[in-house]
Amino acid sequence: MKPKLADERALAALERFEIELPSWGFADTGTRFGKYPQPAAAHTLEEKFADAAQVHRFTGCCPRLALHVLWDLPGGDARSARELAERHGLRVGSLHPNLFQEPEYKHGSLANELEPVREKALAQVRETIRLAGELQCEEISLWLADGSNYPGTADIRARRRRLETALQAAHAALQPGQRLLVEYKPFEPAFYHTDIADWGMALLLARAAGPRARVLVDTGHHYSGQNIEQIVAWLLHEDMLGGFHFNDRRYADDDLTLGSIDPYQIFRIFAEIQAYEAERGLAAGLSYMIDQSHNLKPKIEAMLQTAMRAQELWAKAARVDYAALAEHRAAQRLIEAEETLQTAFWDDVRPLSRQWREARGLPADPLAAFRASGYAELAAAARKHHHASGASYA
Ligand code: PSV
Ligand code: MN
Repeated sequence: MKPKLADERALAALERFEIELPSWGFADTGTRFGKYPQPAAAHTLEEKFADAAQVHRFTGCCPRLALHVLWDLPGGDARSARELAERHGLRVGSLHPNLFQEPEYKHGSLANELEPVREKALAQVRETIRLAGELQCEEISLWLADGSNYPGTADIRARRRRLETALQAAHAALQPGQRLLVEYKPFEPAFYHTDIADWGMALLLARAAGPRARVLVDTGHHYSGQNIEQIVAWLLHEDMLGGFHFNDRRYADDDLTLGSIDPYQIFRIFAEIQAYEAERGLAAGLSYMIDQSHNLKPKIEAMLQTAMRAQELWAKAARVDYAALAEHRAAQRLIEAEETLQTAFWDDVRPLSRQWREARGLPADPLAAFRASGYAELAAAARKHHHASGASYA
């Protein structure tokens, strides 16, 4: 493809690319060894919306904020969340019930052996669906920490049956226009077996749940060396891919900045999606979300960096000549096929991203503009009182 044509495709791709921010990415977090409070971290829902709005203001591609019901809407108050979103020029994105933090969920939530615990978990999912309706968000995203730590302690098949029943009940409660996303993760917090451990299990459960359930791929939820883009390709083929939680990892679910360890991995995922979209002439209808909590980097800057990296990798994937790629593959021209993919990966799209931003009245360099704005210093000064009273997780 001529470079000019490739650039036009990349600009069009940037125009349609949006990535959702996680409310928990602006709050103080830590590792299991300790928590590292930051002076500018958000403690209230209002502060989370305000911080997320900064990311959108400077990048233009993050108009939605994902919420975790237990952390963000503990009293079930959808109205104030809606008002906050409006005030900050954002929308509420996907809604996550929290089925892993309360002591009752020690042995799982929807797959738990005890009926009252399962009932409580399902009630929380139904409440999330109700809140999603009030907040006009279309996605309820389920991640379960369910599993066990020791062989012999759990009836794996019975737990699977219970999960299926619960997901069917959750699906039946969906309101018009809503979708249910089922996320998988191989381990942690469970260290022997996890009830939804991989994409195949998530796919089977989503299928059993009902027609509006899809699989959510969190890039950090795979073993090292796993071919994530193949999983993406298969889920697309099955029409069962719903969306992503993006982050990068080196060892496990490390929550590192997207593209910081392996940008080629994210590019390959985007290339699978864009090849599929080019083939069908239709968008795949996927939700892109960031699922990162930064303990060491300043939180807003880390999110700006993430959004920019996502845009760049998405733009690079749009510059692949998919028609040429298809011809090379059909004729088994391996070198040419690989070069077609790699050239698009190596070409620098940063000037193009700057051009796109300037054309939309956004700063060419979001990080520099954010720093110059003095927002982080002001936030740190205004949020001092939280530190006096002790930081909370979300
Ligand atoms: C679990 O590791 C996860 O990826 C799920 O998406 C949760 O909702 C999120 O992280 C925050 O704990
Ligand atoms: Mn996730």
